[in-house]
Amino acid sequence: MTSITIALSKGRIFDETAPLLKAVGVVALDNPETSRKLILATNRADVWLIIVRASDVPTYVQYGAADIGIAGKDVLLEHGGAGLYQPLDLNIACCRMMVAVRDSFDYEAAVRQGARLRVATKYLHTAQEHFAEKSMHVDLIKLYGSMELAPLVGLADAIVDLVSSGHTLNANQLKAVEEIMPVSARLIINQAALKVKRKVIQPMLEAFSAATKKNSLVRRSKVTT
Ligand code: PRT
Ligand code: MG
Repeated sequence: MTSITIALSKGRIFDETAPLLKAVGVVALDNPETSRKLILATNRADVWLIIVRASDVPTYVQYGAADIGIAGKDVLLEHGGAGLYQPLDLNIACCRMMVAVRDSFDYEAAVRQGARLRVATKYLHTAQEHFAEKSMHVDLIKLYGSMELAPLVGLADAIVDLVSSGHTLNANQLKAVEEIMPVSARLIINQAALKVKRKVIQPMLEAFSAATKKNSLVRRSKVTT
């Protein structure tokens, strides 16, 4: 029997993927939020889930340690996408990549004056591309978390981070000043696995695609009614 492994992170990615997985007929036998297991069996003897850090998902799939993965566009852009086939936007874990500054900071003026800004971020590659496109000179400072703190304590003038509800920015007297791009989670597939395990992966890809379409139809009708 050909078995396949799906890599995903716990938290919001798992929470939002679980209904899609269910729609494609895969249900984890353990809850990753409460179990300490890193390899989870599912109701299907030929499908396994592995639980990894969100930013590690593309790496596991790139090297074939997982055949399929679910990762945010933010994470995929930083990884670079080598060895990955990215056939499907799952339209889950949606948010926006933004530039944010302190409420009192005049970002427009700083840009106009050509000031050299210090920007703290976990997303060096994305930030670099964004400011290069705007022909802005910035000094990037790599952080691994809580970017929102950086402008408050004078580490940086601005941050590049993900925003969904905006509550974190609000609670810290920060404001979003520029949208870099919308972000959502994608299905990724190891390119070699797609060829070798096509018989199992292709139907699963089609089922994910159908479930995603159904999901977005439901969401749209919720918005309009
Ligand atoms: O948390 P950890 O360091 O382990 O890893 P991670 O942050 O990469 O993982 P996780 O599970 O937090 O996020 C996984 C994926 O979810 C990300 O790669 C994104 O693609 C997606 N996603 C969607 C988000 C958000 N929305 C989001 N709001 N990831 C992070 N956030 C954070 C954001 O960084 C900020 O600190 O939530 C905060 C802002 O939220 P609001 O609602 O206050 O605006
Ligand atoms: Mg997080």
